[in-house]
Amino acid sequence: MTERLAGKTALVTGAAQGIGKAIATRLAADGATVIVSDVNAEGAKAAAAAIGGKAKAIAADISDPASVKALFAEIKALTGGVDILVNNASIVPFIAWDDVDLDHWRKIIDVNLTGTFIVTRAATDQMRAANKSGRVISIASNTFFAGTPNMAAYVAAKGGVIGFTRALATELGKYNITANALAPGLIESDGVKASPHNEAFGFVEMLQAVKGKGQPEHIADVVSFLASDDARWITGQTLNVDAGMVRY
Ligand code: NAD
Ligand code: 4PL
Repeated sequence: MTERLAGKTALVTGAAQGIGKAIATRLAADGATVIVSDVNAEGAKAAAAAIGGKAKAIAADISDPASVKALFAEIKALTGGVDILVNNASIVPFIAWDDVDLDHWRKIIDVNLTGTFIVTRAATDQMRAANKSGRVISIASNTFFAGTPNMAAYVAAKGGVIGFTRALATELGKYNITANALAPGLIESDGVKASPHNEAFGFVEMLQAVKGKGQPEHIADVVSFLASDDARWITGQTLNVDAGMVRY
């Protein structure tokens, strides 16, 4: 679509399907060399093949430090290092409050929040070692602002991602690395289509200022902007991308 990311290496986690796949597709169309990563190795391969060009699949579990270490070693060997990190991988549960036990809580915090830290730590260390002016873009959720039902641990983890983004901007600004988050509303991703969240579109649309069903491309287009040089003066921010469902 543009060439504004030519020469950049972008890592998108959770890119086998849904919003992550749309982001990987858009960043590749902007000229980036895209690393399509997912715990689902076959899905990552298929997504990279569908994108074509320089896109490359590398399987990794964001919650496993050894797996993430191997991911960044491979990226370094392949491209010289990451310029743009998109923290997209997460588990999107639908779970009644009465079923939220400690095992569920730990699993969601471990993947959605601690996994985001593990990948961000490795990515930003790699950016600094190569003296790159980097970008960290994390996919949070407007559920943090809305307190959406049936996903209490998820809402808490996304609040953690937003807090982490603010702190990271402070820590890394001196290296010309920016950190921002997006807070999407309900999006018709592969995961949502296959879950009870798919029943919520009518209610969510009623709350939106602009009507319609949220699509992965609505998010990917904003990630493209935040990854570009046009967004160089934005850091520590969380941008709601939800057709005006939540206003704060
Ligand atoms: P999805 O379930 O369709 O896709 C998520 C991908 O992440 C899957 O391919 C899955 O294999 C991968 N993944 C899960 N755990 C992983 C791990 N440990 N390591 C690596 N990969 C892992 O989800 P989606 O709806 O496309 O959501 C993408 C992002 O957008 C998530 O961060 C989600 O929280 C966020 N989000 C989604 C919505 C929505 O309504 N769909 C709204 C707001 C925010
Ligand atoms: C408004 O992030 O933002 C359902 C499921 N509804 O995962 C989300 C809304 C879901 C959301 C989300």
